[in-house]
Amino acid sequence: MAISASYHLWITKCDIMSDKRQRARVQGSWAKPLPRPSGQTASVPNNNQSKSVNPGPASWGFRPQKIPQTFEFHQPIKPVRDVPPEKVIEQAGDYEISHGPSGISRLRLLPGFLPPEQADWMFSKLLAELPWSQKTNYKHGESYQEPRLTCWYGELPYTYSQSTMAANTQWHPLLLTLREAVEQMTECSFNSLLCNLYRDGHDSISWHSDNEVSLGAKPTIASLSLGDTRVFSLRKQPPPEENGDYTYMEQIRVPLSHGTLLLMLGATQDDWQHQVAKEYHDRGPRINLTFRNIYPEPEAHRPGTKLQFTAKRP
Ligand SMILES: O=C(O)CCC(=O)C(=O)O
Repeated sequence: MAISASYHLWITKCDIMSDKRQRARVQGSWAKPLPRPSGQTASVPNNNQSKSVNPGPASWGFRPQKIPQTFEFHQPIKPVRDVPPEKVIEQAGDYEISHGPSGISRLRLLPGFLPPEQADWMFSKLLAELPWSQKTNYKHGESYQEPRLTCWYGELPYTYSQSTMAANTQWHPLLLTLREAVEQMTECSFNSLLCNLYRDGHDSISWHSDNEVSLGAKPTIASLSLGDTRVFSLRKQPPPEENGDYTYMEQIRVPLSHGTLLLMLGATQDDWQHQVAKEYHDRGPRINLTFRNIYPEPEAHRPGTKLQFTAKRP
């Protein structure tokens, strides 16, 4: 009985130690065994039982009589750090999501930018008529297929993840109409468009920032969503002392529904990453149009270089 209680405590301790976040909260050590009340003897195996049939944990070097019986909790040495709760943005409006280190990062959300009936026929037309294809990217010299389909419009090529989308000036007429509508609303102009097609919930785009040198400093990106709703997530870039660990960084989720326009402004590409994660329940197809500006890259510059280090998209 004494053995199994101690063993249970030992397992519990291992479970706790395996969780990095809890490790900061629970710090303690095994205490010395409690003194045995006088008259009580250590549990001795019954001599009638065979010693060899089940030698018990002692045969693994696990000596029950040396296992302490209690666990002492000490004050945590490191201060407890809370993981910030994820914020949700779903109402129309302008949001300052952070100040510094590179400036103010802002989002503007406009659900219903396109009325549903218009969004319906535009979605069907773009799904059927755009030249969708699956891009091959490279990471550490290995090639992989992007988990979504894309197409590119702009006078200049666009390079990311060590693979280039060729310049394409053959804008679909509907895309020109949409670009004009987005430009009117945002009072910005855009010379390029990256179209993403998520065929179902398994298609995704992983954590990245749109911060290639060719996009210029502090790019404004206008993202128009059509089709099924998907969650667009943002996470704050960690400061250098976090060594690339995002555990304690702020996160925001923005559900992007049919006809919604989202603007990313200011320092958002410097100080935040974004993604559309895979989902494990049914999702219909979704098209995302990201209007942006592309500039010629400096001579002798390697295309696709990031302004600062961030995780690459797949
Ligand atoms: O599909 C989306 O909403 C995001 C697309 C995106 O992150 C990108 O094109 O860089």
